[in-house]
Amino acid sequence: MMLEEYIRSLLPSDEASVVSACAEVSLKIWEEMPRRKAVLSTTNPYGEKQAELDVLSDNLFRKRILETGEAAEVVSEESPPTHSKGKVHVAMDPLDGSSNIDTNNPVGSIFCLFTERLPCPAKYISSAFYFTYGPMLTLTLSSGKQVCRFVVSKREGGYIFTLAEESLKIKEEGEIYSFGAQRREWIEPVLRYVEKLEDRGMKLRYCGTFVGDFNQILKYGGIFGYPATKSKPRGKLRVIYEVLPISFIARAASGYSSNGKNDILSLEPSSLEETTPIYVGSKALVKELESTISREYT
Ligand code: AFP
Repeated sequence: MMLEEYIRSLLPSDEASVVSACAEVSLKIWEEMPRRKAVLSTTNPYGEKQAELDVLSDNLFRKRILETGEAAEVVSEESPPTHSKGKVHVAMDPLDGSSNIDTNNPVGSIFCLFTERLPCPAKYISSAFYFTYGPMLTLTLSSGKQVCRFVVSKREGGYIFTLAEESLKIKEEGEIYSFGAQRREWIEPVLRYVEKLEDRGMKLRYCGTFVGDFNQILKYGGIFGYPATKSKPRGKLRVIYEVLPISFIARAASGYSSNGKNDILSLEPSSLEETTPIYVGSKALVKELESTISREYT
């Protein structure tokens, strides 16, 4: 089934228009990737250097989302918020994993649609989706009940998104672990837990783009973590732009996501910039780590 037909049956029409607009832009970004590899002298609101593709993606997604007339606001990891007259509150990381562009490893674009002004609690998420620009361009989407995936292919007349999987599930146990930051920086319970996973024969796979790493957990089961570290006890990943959308999708795929103590989806972020440790994936594994951290780390 084609994207347009599927999302119109799944989502309210204003949200479907936003998804459809973003899908259109993702094709453009994919096309531009080979020739947009420069690193700029500008910085984002976090003070991080921007890649040319960060800025291009931010501009193209924002412009097209606003053109739908359905957005109340667009908040982005790369630039200050824009407000408008629609009803859909859009949070986006327009280019996740920009340091992977030049090495041709996966990068992504992440979106979360809310019904309330941001920042707001996760209970106001209505849907979430992400694009992965890897060997394939895919769109993974959830309205909270199940998770579906579309794949782009070329047909006469151009590129189209077609439904590839309708109900992705994260296995209860899994084969992969994928943890960011340096081992010597990890808090003790995380270090010991990962050693336990290695003793069980689980394999390390880490690509450095959240959506790329999450994709393999979605496929093979396991656990992704960007932990609390000694120097960054609040982790690295951004709550609104990265952590909430992926946690929302993980829950709809029967997985679980924790900050080490609580369900991520119970968080009530008070700023757009907030970061958090995150552990997401197979429910049993994340719960096991959560109880280890709760027991041993205050
Ligand atoms: P960039 O977009 O700045 O490359 O950051 C990507 C990211 O936010 C997330 O996608 C990764 O999981 C994480 O950072 C990777 O961080 P490390 O480079 O510390 O592994």
